[in-house]
Amino acid sequence: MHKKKFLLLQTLRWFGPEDPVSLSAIRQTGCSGIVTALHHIPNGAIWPLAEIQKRKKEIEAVGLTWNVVESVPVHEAIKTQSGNFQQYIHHYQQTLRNLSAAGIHTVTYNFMPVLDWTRTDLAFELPNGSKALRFEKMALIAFDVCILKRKNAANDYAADEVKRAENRFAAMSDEERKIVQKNILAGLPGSEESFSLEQFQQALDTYKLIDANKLQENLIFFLQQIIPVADECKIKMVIHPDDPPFPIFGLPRVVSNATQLRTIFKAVPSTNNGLCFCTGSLGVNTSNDLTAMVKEFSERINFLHLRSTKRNEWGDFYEDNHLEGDVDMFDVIKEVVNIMQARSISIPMRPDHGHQMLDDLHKKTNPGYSIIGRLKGLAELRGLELGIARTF
Ligand code: DNO
Repeated sequence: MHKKKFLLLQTLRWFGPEDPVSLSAIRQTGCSGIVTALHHIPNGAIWPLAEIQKRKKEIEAVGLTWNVVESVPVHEAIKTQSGNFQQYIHHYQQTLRNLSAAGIHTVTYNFMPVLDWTRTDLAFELPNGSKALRFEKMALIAFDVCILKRKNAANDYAADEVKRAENRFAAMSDEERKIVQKNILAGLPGSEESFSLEQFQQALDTYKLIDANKLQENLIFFLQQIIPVADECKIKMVIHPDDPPFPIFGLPRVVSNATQLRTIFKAVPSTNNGLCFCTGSLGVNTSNDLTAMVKEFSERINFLHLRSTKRNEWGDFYEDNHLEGDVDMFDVIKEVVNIMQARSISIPMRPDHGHQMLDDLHKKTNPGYSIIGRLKGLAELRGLELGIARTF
């Protein structure tokens, strides 16, 4: 008798009934799981059990399973420990209890100040005509220094970077300036906030007295309140790394590398204090050795976002094909297959993002979340995994 092999549990993200990609389309991709959230519930409010159950039924009616919540957002008051933060923590705890009562046991969240993931270009044309998401450092600095005009922003960059960004800004058309601003402030799919310039500056101001040490303390405090509830109701909390994994707009970052992750896990040791291993986010930082990180955090990785980025020497990156770019996907998946056998579990994964391509180029799609590009990524990753698993 062959020993049972544990393979990745294949999922796709779905943004709810408003998503232009339907559940039945997702079913056709061959994955069995859905990653979603109750996007209609305001950030900070308790997710009612009945609403969770209703969404779960919709998913199951199509023959799929709601495996992972992405995300239960952490209210800004919790990150800055201001105002009613203790009440928001109680709400969060109750949402976890409700999710558990509905049979959902994996929850993703992030602890990035103000903005969830950030890109400057949502339609970066690749040589083959498909479109990718891109982060261009000069465009971000140009927005910061010349559009937002954040006080002392120039101090956060090297002098030659500011010069280059000013030139970049001077060469931008009004239209391009507007697009960069919109890409940064309007909120990418899944981020629950969007800002005007004034609101954005106000949000940045709430971090005036919060450096990385303080933000880390606030994260640990949050975990000390949340993880005991997760233990009680058997929920695996998985933190999503910072995207990009370096400070932007002078805001502190505390989930960008192995040292920071070690601190978070040491402070709250339960393995329900876990990690959403996002190869695309972590892979942008050249000093992150992804395969070593999978090994080190093997007990805590309970969800995977698989995608690859291609960096250049200026700190820009774009989202490459899933098996190309700077991430060594073969090595990462080999290690993941290893730990799944050691832990005797299947870990849920989703092909993260995808290029806008083929018919999707003519459709209104959620940036990064059009179906054909993700399906291409899924198919490639699935093949890579099967090939690796055969050799075990
Ligand atoms: C982007 C996503 C992030 C992620 C959150 C997790 O595509 O990976 O928005 O969902 O940061 O809380």
